Amino acid sequence: MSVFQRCVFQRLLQQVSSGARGRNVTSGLVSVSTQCALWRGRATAGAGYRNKSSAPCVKERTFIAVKPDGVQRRLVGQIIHRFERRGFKLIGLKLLQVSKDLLSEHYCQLTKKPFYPDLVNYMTSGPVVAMVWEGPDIVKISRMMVGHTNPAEAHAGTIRADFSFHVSRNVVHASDSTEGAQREIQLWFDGQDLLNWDCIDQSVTSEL
Ligand code: DAT
Ligand code: MG
Repeated sequence: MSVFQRCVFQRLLQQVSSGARGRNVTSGLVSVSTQCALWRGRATAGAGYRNKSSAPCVKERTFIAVKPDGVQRRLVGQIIHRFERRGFKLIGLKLLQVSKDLLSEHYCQLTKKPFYPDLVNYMTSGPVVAMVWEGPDIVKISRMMVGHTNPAEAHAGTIRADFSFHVSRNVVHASDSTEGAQREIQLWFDGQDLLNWDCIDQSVTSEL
């Protein structure tokens, strides 16, 4: 029996043993059977995100990091909350002091830019929270959630617009392509540190 099924049956047992017979048990049974139906739908849909009205959604992962200014300003919780409330799934998370070597690989396309030395100083000035998140179209959606590189150009409601005003302190990183995400995830995480797990609300957040 899966964890989800155990939860459903435990809830049902609690309702019966608390004397909630009659109307409460009936409503409990309705909600349990609805949850079971959702669960069955999810199980038959397989591991991916299946959308009946269009092609199956591609299960994507991306790399998100709260930069040192975000950690220092205690914004980690608020940034994680944005990805959680959007419905994305957290797959990996760690707090680390970034080395210059890791950073030069991460920003390999920027090493010749005039701002690169300042970028290295900033990114190594304190801890970074590195994360991997999963969900349909997450690379594109997370870039929209994060906003323009320069917070002065970012739309209100994006993380960078809401929490910063200068390009050199823009709080958060998000991979800019699926290829970039794959490269960055491999660079920052060992495969064994990423957890595959079933989100019980998957059938609610993506159409099966
Ligand atoms: P993004 O982080 O939006 O993917 P990017 O990859 O072009 O943007 O640049 C990486 C980081 O480098 C960016 O988040 C902040 C810094 N940066 C970019 N352009 C800059 C500039 N003109 N001056 C100072 N820092 C800059
Ligand atoms: Mg970039």
